[in-house]
Amino acid sequence: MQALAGDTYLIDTGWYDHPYEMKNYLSTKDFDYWHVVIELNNRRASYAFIVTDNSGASLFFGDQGIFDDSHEVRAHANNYFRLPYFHEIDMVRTPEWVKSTVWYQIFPERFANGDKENDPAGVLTWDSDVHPTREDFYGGDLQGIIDHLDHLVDLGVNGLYLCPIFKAHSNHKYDTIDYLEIDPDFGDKETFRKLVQEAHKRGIKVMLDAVFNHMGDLSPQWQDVLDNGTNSRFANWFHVNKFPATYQETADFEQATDITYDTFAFTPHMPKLNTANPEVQKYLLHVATYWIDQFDIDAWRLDVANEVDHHFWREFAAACRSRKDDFYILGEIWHSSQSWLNGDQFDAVMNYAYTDAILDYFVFKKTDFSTLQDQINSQLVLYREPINEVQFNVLDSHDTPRLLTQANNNLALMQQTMAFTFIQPGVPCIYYGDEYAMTGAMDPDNRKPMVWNEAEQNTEQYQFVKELVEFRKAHHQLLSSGSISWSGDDQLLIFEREQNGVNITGYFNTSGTAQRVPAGNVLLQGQTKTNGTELEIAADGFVILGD
Ligand code: ARE
Ligand code: CA
Repeated sequence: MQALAGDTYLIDTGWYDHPYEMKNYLSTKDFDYWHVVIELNNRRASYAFIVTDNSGASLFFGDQGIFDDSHEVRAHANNYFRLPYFHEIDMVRTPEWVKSTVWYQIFPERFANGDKENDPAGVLTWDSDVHPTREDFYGGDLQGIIDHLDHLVDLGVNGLYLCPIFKAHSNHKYDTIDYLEIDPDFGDKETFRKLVQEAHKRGIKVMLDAVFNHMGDLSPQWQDVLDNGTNSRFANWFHVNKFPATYQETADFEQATDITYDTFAFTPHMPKLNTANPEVQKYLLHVATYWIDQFDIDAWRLDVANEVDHHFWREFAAACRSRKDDFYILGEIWHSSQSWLNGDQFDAVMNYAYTDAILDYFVFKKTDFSTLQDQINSQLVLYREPINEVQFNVLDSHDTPRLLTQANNNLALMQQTMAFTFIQPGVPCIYYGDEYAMTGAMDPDNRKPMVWNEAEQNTEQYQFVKELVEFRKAHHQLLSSGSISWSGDDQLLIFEREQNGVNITGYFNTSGTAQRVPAGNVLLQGQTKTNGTELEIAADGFVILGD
């Protein structure tokens, strides 16, 4: 609602006619956003807005436009916005358990090698100081994850997001050969069953990566298309624009030209699936429900989610939620995602559009305080509160340089940026190894083997991340869904959360020199010292105070 200046009232013209006072709750550079909660004593409502400016003149804003306010205008039922009948089933609900989750993302090939028997040919020595190439294998597997679940427990994380684990050719497994088999480099179904059971025993939910936008070109379905062309029973499983399906190689394995079929990006090795084909829908919906029914997974992360049709995603969401009504569906979308987040498709997206604003301000120093506030608030007003409460806040991943590398190896700045992210609405995700301050440039350098050699582990960062996770979980209700208020400036940014009279206030020093704030109940801090009455925050430091 683009309110004008002055107070704004919502009039309920149902069975009684009394105004509700609306409150300004978020502002962007161009608009103030107003908010009111109303109790309905039936399932219908018609409403309009009376906007009164500072001179006392009032305007009526309703379904037919903006008019000078008058009894005649108010008396005309067609002038009102309608909620004709409110159906529970239309209500946007998101899984409650996600709000108390701190996620941990694992790239399975590089987390831990728990079983040398399944190591692929040519596996390299496990070394976290290397710069892996796109083709390298280090032998990471599911047993290695099972062996280190207690590391996740110690860190405090309670949601595990695994990059793809199904049979595929590459080390990243986004080029699926068989969605119904565990990749032999990673283990087998019994090992995966044990992983989920052991994770659940430890209160850790499990999210897998569904790569439904495309298959790998070594899949039997695509191979059949290459062998039989238009006679293949899978000819219509893909988007082949001209048979035969061919391409021109370039020096780069991932980049081809003159590809006669649609693919992910420009790689000929990932032919795009035709998800409008009922056979493909049936096949993928079986995959989606198989891993829920047989292995009890709790969530799917959807790869290249914005390039798959909405019709399929509605079918997919209904199928998953028919198995578990609190199943979490997370789309990988790097931009604003309104048309996927109306409750009938995804619960959330990987919130790069939100966290890019955080990185631009804190890490890259590209924006100022008012721009950060504008960008964050602009994202928040796009979605209903239940969506904002479970958005997936990633500062880095297997698709971006690592956070410490983006912060130019400034650990204090990494911690300040993580702390700011952890007091946002939505739930945070830690990319494996960030708890030990691992570095890594853009893919594939951001996928180094996990640092298990204690001599190389940054234990100060580990202790910080452990406290950060504990803090987030202790206050997850307020931090996931409490109100927001901004104050301060480019020197000292103040970000406040409030719910039911409880306040959490973060002070973030982005001035480059020490800043002082009144001492208080310190919940979490980075680079501060106190003299009893004041807290001194060093450059790139922060402090989060509770009531
Ligand atoms: C390979 C090379 C890369 C090269 C890429 C594209 O390693 O250097 O850039 O090819 O030609 C998987 C592997 C990648 C591999 C890729 C292709 O993990 O290592 O990359 O397959 O073989 C966009 C998409 C987003 C996608 C990213 C990578 O929107 O969906 O690009 N992310 C998913 C997965 C990836 C996975 C795939 C898709 C393919 O998370 O890991 O890659 O299944 C901007 C844009 C985004 C863009 C983003 C990153 O923000 O707005 O749209 O994401 O940059 O490039
Ligand atoms: Ca192995």
